[in-house]
Amino acid sequence: MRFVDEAIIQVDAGAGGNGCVSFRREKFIPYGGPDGGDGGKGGSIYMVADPDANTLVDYRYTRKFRAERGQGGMGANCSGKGGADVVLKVPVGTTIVDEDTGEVLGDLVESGQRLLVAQGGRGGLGNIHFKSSTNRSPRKSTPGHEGDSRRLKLELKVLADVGLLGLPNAGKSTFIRAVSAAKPKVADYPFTTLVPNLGVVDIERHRSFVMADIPGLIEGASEGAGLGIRFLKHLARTRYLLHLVDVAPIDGSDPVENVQIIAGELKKFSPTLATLPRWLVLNKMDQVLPEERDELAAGIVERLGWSGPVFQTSGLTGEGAMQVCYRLMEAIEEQRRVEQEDPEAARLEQEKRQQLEQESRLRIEELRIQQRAAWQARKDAGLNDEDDDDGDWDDEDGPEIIYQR
Ligand SMILES: Nc1nc2c(ncn2[C@@H]2O[C@H](COP(=O)(O)OP(=O)(O)OP(=O)(O)O)[C@@H](O)[C@H]2O)c(=O)[nH]1
Ligand SMILES: [Mg+2]
Repeated sequence: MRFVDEAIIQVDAGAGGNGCVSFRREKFIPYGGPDGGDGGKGGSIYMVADPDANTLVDYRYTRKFRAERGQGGMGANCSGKGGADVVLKVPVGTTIVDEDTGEVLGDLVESGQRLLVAQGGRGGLGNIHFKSSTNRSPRKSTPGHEGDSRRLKLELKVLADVGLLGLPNAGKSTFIRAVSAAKPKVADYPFTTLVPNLGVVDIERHRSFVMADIPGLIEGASEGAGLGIRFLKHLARTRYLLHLVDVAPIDGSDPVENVQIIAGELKKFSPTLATLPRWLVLNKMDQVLPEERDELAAGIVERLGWSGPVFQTSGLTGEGAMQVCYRLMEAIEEQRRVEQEDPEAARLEQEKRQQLEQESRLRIEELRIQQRAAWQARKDAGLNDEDDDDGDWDDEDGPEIIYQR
């Protein structure tokens, strides 16, 4: 299945039904008064977080949603029936933004959470409401009100406590396989992982956290190289970043430089994301002789001027991997505790997340505009391949951001 984490949809709530003009007509009652009922209310549109949904792919196919209008009022003072509501299911972790104003309407982060995104119109009034001492046979009624119409942007971000970060082939997927039941594909070529994978790391009963394996980053990713940086937004909700680096890369590159490349890309994507606690994981240590490991690690740490936590691991043999997770669990629990006890800390954390989401949204939008311009330029020069028109590219809107090559 395609993993889609963005979609733009149109929602139109139903209009209210019109009020009715009608008069009582009964045998032996020649001038029956007004009895036109009110129109029913229009159907509203809601979004609800569904734990069984994993992607927004359905919203790539169907993009317009309309709720029923209310029925018109009827004689004998009967109100029209209300239009049925529409409930759209989205994955847990979906943010709903008004595409035209940029306003965040809501964040559906809990299973079952519901958000009204388009209110149905009120029904019009029947002529029964317009009766007065001076006008006993009003011919007036009001039409139903329009329902809300909106363009919505749906953004899915995975909910994870810890995000794995690193160059392609650093061993991220192997690592998550070692510590959780997640089984993303592992291979010795870059960009094996194309979509985020989540794994639950169980420390013991009732103590666990969620880890996200995201596609590898390369130099220039913030300008769109490789798979770009768009999936970095999935790190926006994580609390810790594990920065994996291959200590003995077969291409002979320098692990220190490799760490710096990622740090640079992270910063270009979002300065706030770059301030999240990032732990250095010197991975593939099985490639280094045991007696040489500490020295190698110390050298890397020194050259980087690294002052945060550092670990030596091998995702392949599993060595050291769970130790990282125990420390992560403690740190996450400590952070949760602080936020529970100190409202000010919780507020600051919340603010930081909002800032982060804002930065990532702007950055992705910027990149999208650049890509669209580049695509247009290629098109004008007649350089686009036939296939450029589908898949990654949207007919009307230029390129879409999706996880597929
Ligand atoms: N020796 C050794 N090889 C490893 C280790 N971890 C991963 N590898 C190998 O390195 C290659 C890449 O591993 P992946 O886990 O797919 O790397 P990745 O970071 O997920 O790569 P992308 O998904 O492409 O970004 C595979 O051939 C793995 O078998 C390790 O700890 N030691
Ligand atoms: Mg991978």
